[in-house]
Amino acid sequence: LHLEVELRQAIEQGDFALYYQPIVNLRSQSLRGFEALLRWQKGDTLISPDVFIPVAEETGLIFELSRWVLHNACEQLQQWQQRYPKLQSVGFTMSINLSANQFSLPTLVSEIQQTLGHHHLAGQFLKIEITESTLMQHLDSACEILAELKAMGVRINIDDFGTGYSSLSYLRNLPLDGIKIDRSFISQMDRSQEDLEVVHTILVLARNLHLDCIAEGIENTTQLQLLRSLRCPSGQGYLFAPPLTPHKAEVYLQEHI
Ligand code: G
Ligand code: G
Ligand code: MN
Ligand code: NA
Repeated sequence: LHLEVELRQAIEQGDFALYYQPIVNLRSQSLRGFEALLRWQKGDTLISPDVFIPVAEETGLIFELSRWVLHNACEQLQQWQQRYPKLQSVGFTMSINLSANQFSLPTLVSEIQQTLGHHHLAGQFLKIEITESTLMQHLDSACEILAELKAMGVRINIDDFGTGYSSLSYLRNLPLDGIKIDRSFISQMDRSQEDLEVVHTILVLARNLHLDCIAEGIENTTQLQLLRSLRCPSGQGYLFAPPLTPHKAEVYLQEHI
């Protein structure tokens, strides 16, 4: 309850920030986009969404918070597109995370459309990340929502792939753009033959279904070399950069496009 009160206050005071983590083309090492990751700046400490997203979901505060995330990520992308026109020609994207109960919000698609329009952004530059479990929980509405987003050009990625319920039929039935291999598989792939095989299998599956694939949580060059040899198109992780403040993200952007 205490956290709920504090969270409500933080929303009113605007004590939130978006951090940006690079998503890298593993073949060329060029920057493909950023994932926007939410942080609560509580005094001197940064609080992870793992702590407050569940509370925000229980209390319904998630809707306001998510609106803020969408608006800010789009505003930041618009600003960077204006400063660095090359971002549009190389198809640089901004990814945001959607939580499960945003899918039950009837205005989700129109809110995304309005926010894109407000910032003069084409849909193709926005990526939505949803987890497998969100998708399975809301399979009926998800189908329609994803189709509407797809029609706007917005890309859809499955986050934490491999950790949820493994119904593979949705991979070919839903209008998905790509999958993100959960970092629990990447973290051991340089030591565990089983995890290496899982990653290999996911990559073959993605390739055969013409899906993009991003490996999460790459922390060392052994993992990077293994992923490159398996022809994994993209990756993300501390080896490249942690989630960065907007200023540091812009410096990274200048150096990597
Ligand atoms: O770095 P990290 O602590 O940011 O993220 C922890 C978890 O919080 C991840 O599962 C991530 O997907 C989730 N997360 C980060 N930012 C957001 C956000 O803006 N909205 C939602 N719903 N989840 C987020
Ligand atoms: O669940 P999702 O993939 O949206 O959230 C990404 C989470 O992974 C964030 O908490 C982010 O800070 C974290 N993360 C990003 N790169 C790495 C990494 O290389 N190692 C670890 N351990 N965590 C990472
Ligand atoms: Mn994510
Ligand atoms: Na993940």
